[in-house]
Amino acid sequence: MITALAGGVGAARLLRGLVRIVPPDQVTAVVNTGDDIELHGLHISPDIDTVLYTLAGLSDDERGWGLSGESWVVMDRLAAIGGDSWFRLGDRDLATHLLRTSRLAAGATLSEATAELASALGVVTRVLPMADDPVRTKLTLRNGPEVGFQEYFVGRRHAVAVSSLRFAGAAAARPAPGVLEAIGAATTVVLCPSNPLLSIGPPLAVPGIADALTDRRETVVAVSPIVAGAALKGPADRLLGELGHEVSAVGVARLYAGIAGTLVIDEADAALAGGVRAAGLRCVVAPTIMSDPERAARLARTVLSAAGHPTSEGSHLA
Ligand code: FO1
Repeated sequence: MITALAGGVGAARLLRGLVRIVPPDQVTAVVNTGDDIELHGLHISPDIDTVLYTLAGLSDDERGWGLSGESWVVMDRLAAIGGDSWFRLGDRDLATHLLRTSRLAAGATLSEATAELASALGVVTRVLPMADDPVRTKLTLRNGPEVGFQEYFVGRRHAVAVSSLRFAGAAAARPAPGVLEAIGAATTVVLCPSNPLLSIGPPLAVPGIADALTDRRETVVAVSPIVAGAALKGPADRLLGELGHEVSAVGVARLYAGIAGTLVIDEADAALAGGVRAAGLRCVVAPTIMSDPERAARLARTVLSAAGHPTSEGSHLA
């Protein structure tokens, strides 16, 4: 069994690689919900949906979020009548939010609603929200107000400097059912190449999750999302710098030193291997850019062999 802590697109790509080399039903993804937002009375869970859509083969890989073959009739009409359309919900994507919201309104937990969506999409990989209780990432802008994650990420295109970060609700949240068990029972735990502060930070702030990783640190393998001093996508590089961390794979190693035994870094950063080891982690240097599913599967194989996990060749598509 493999358990992966996951954020958005980088995580989804690694998961897509993992389920090509191990049976998909032996993989559990514990997904960040700090990016969740309530809009138009709908509960939207972007990272859960990115993972589900990618594993179902339905994602728009070019855009990096949402469904392929999307149309925007509802959003365009909403804009035309003066509605709030800064956060674009595609027509097909809206069905997901309608179903999730109605299930939550009927008393289902987010875990239950997620399992039902996974089943409807034919995803056999277990996709768990990090918590059923609401946790919301909040960023204080330099010389500005505190804003929610999506207002920072989409509303302001993450082009504003941040002075601090918090995860509202995390202290009182409990890990969703199955999360601690999945971390404890896995042969290998993977920290996906997601933003260490914005995507992996929220699950680590939910009491019990970081401790469960520390307890088995030696078989936790992380993949650096920082390659050659830059994030492949999103604001991870700027945010690390703004919040006082080194913007490199070594900075990532220092953040993960207490919870991961190994860090996989990109070939472009081979010269940083010594710095990663000095931070107390084993270091594996490998190609980490997942430009297609084959490269993602190769990275997944590297990650599992870094932890000594046996892999079988073959195509186990979710
Ligand atoms: N990202 C954007 O840049 N603009 C959007 O309008 C937008 C809408 C959106 C709707 C549903 C969804 O699941 C994701 C959406 N995203 C959008 C992406 C989202 O901000 C990211 O997936 C993250 O939360 C970061 O991983």
